[in-house]
Amino acid sequence: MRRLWESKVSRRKLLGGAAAGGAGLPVLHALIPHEGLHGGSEAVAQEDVAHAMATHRGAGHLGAVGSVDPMANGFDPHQVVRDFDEGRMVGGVRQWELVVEDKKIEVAPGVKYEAWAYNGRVPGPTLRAREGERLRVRLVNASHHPHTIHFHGIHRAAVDGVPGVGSGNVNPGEAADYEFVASPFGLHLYHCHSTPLADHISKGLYGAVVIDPKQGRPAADELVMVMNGFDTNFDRSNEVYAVNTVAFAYMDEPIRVRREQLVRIYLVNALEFDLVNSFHVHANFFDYYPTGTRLEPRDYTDTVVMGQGERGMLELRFPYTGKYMFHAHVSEFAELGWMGFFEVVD
Ligand SMILES: [Cu+2]
Repeated sequence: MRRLWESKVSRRKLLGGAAAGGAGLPVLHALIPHEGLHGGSEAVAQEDVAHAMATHRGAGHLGAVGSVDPMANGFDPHQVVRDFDEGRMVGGVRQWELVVEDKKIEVAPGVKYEAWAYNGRVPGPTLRAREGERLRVRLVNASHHPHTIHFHGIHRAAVDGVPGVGSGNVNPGEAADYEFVASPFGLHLYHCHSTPLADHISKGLYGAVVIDPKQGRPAADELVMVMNGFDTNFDRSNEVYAVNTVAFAYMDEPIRVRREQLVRIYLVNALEFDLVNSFHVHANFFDYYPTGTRLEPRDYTDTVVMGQGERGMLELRFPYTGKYMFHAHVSEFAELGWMGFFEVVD
């Protein structure tokens, strides 16, 4: 395991140093004013990450050594995966409040990361509404930096959550409302759009939005999986990968599903610094609905590849009981935390 991790580091060095003639990428990197964003944060020692990711040698056990305490984080990937926030209906408008705060979270056993979080969790709440509803999302900035919420979907420019347009950057201690009509139906995401953008996203300010079609969808066991990663030493590449933040969370405690029941997965790629992410499930195939914006699937497959910001809906029924892996088919990500199990029971 350690060897694999070191090979990742040397690959990054190669990309940033030798391949760029020792100039290009490092210079670009220095030009991006992100250092202040991590003020006071200590980079996690590379050895600590390697240790957390080490395999239990001899036990044939893939995953992390030890576990992450969900109580300390204030959120649990095993709840996040089935947690859909429908907000509150007030005067015919569906409403939420998202509070941004600076928060230290544990992303792998012993690996603490100074995140920025919507409502204290990474990913932020999965917002859920029905196509055509009026929505209002209040952003309250309780952190130390300006932030926004930018929603993917169809809306007026004034509520696009981009600096300099409409409410623009929301400063610490301030608030702003984003009002729009839920459209189109499908699976979207929201994220902060303040600059430097990659930092505001990678520090944890993102979440999923599910817009159900007017006629609804067939009943299913629904799961939300936000694929993400963490740059624990601020070199603009990730050391830890996951779905729903905590590396290997679903290895020791698999996601339980019922045999033959329809399972619907809302899969979002919120990963920064890596161009491609993917999802692969073992021994099963799924219908794939890119962005969830059509009622008919486009593919029947066992692997889906996603660029940054891409998302899609997966539907499958497991015909057999047992434990089935799911993981990034970018093997490097899988070994650094992005893998888990479904446990199919009768
Ligand atoms: Cu931000």
